[in-house]
Amino acid sequence: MTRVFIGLGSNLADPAAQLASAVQALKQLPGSRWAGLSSLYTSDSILAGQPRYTNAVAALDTELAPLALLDALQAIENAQGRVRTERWGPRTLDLDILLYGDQVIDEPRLHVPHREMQARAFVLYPLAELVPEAFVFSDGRTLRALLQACPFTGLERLAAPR
Ligand code: ROI
Repeated sequence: MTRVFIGLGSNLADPAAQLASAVQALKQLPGSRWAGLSSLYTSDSILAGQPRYTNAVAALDTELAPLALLDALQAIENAQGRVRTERWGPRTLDLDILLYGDQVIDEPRLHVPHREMQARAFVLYPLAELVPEAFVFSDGRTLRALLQACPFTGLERLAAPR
């Protein structure tokens, strides 16, 4: 089993409900054991002119290989009505593999650790609820250092984990 962290995001069609149903789907992934969910956070989109996002981070232990996990996550996104039009467009559900154990993965379909996560408050603060601040990323930086470089400003914490 490998501990993985998955970023959840939605800015369409009742985002909190989208995240809740994604959590139900993640709990049923084959070869995997649910390991917990952060609080939910809302924030303005990094891109102007989009609805606000709701984000969270989930932890799973899984036997699925990275690309098999990616396929399973994309199936959940599609089942929840994700339509891929423009890159970075608004979406009913986005599921990103943030970390897959301590592996560094560089494939056309999958980059782990997730490329943008290290500068995104809406990923780092929920992740910090699930791993200690002493956590070291594959490039040697600690979660604590990334949090210090990435202010909480603009994030609103919604709900404690259930
Ligand atoms: N902005 C926020 N706040 N949360 C997201 O999940 C998110 N996802 C995106 C872009 C459009 C970059 N902005 C976001 O893909």
